[in-house]
Amino acid sequence: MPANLTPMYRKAEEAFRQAKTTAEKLAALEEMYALIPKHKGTEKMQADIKRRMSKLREAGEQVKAHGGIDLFHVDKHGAGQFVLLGMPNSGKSALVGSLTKAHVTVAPYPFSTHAAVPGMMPFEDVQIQLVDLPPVTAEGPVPGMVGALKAADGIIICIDLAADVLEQMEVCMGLLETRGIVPLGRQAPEGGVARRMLIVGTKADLPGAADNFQALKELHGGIAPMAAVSTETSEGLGEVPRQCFRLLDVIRIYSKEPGKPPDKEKPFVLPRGSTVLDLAGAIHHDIAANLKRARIWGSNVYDGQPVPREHVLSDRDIIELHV
Ligand SMILES: Nc1nc2c(ncn2[C@@H]2O[C@H](COP(=O)(O)OP(=O)(O)OP(=O)(O)O)[C@@H](O)[C@H]2O)c(=O)[nH]1
Ligand SMILES: [Mg+2]
Repeated sequence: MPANLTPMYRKAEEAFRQAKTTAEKLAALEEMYALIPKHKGTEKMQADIKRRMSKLREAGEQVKAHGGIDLFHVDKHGAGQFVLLGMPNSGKSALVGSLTKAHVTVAPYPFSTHAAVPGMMPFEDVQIQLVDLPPVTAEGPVPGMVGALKAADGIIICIDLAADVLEQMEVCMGLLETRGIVPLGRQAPEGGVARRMLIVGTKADLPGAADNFQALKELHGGIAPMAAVSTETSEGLGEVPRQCFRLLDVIRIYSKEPGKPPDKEKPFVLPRGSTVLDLAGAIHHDIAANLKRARIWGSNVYDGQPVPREHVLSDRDIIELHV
């Protein structure tokens, strides 16, 4: 029986030949496996692709056992970093492309993203970093990808509302669980981490999406907050930065020089519970070391009230530091 390979499959095969790193090779093989016509004539080829995939995964595991390499590492910027986790074609890149200025690859075929692509997402007067990642499948993640999930401040789990939402949740949560990554507030296993999580149902404009979102909420609502969005109609998109900001649990502080108006352009972003001294330290360690007095404008204080260095700050406080 002829194999009847499609041009898209041939393209994936070519990508495999060009691939230099293990991650690139694996991504190309996964694409080949996804695209190969599934019939008797290709059974041998399918088995061969699977064999090559597991060999590469083993190599990846070995690398990890020897200290691990974080192939998709992105330096953090802004108020916090959220990475995107989802199955092929779930709309991760479209989401990052809609919320940031990043040049992402959005494509109607699976496995279109091969590298980590960062972008900055504005929320009010702060910037939150999003990182687009390659997909995860039932076979597992691309080697070297788990480090990026663990290193991030938060994870956005992308679920295509026009596909099997429960299968997607199973694959995504299964991956997180086996790598010891649990939602913040739960006890992480030894060697694991607790991370902020947001579940984003994508393609809310497509038929059946509303019902699928409802099912998702009923079954998995307890894990993390959820939002339904569409990059086609922009429905619900504003929820993503709002929820990410809320999850980060940070405060914005504006600094002010004596006799001058505050710098309202670029707030200092600090963890909730931070004090006047923490702010001084974030500006410069010399300021923290020599801090004499501070005055505050904000909630629950009178304008210009003197406060001690231990004073706990609130979101949007204005602080004047005297050294
Ligand atoms: N109707 C509709 N289509 C969408 C939406 N978001 C993404 N798509 C389409 O879904 C397909 C996949 O989108 P991508 O953003 O490339 O998906 P991905 O999760 O990054 O895919 P991989 O990188 O392969 O894992 C593309 O054809 C998009 O145009 C949406 O909100 N509505
Ligand atoms: Mg993508």
